[in-house]
Amino acid sequence: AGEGDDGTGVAIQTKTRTQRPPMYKVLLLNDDFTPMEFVVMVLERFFGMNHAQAFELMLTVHKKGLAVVGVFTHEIAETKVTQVMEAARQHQHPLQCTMEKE
Ligand code: TYC
Repeated sequence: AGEGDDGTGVAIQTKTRTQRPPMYKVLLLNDDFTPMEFVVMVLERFFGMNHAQAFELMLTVHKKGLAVVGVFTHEIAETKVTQVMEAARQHQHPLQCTMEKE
């Protein structure tokens, strides 16, 4: 494209949008029985938070009923939910973790 009759031409730039994967929110739900320390431990272990960040987010869930813990691709979000649910099951806590499309 951009060629004249003499074969010379200008380069034409076309814009192609970068593909972005759909993202999923991982939600943590409050309940009356899971110990606060357990929730803090889960947030540190599976979501890479430091103790202060984990404690603050745990308190947000405790007060508001739920909170978004992070936003990930489908596969990563699914892995996080599975890790939290499995840890809760092992310790027999009713902690619930779910994901939803952003
Ligand atoms: N509400 C719980 C308690 O008082 C603590 C808690 C926080 C439980 C966050 C779940 O996702 C949760 N022991």
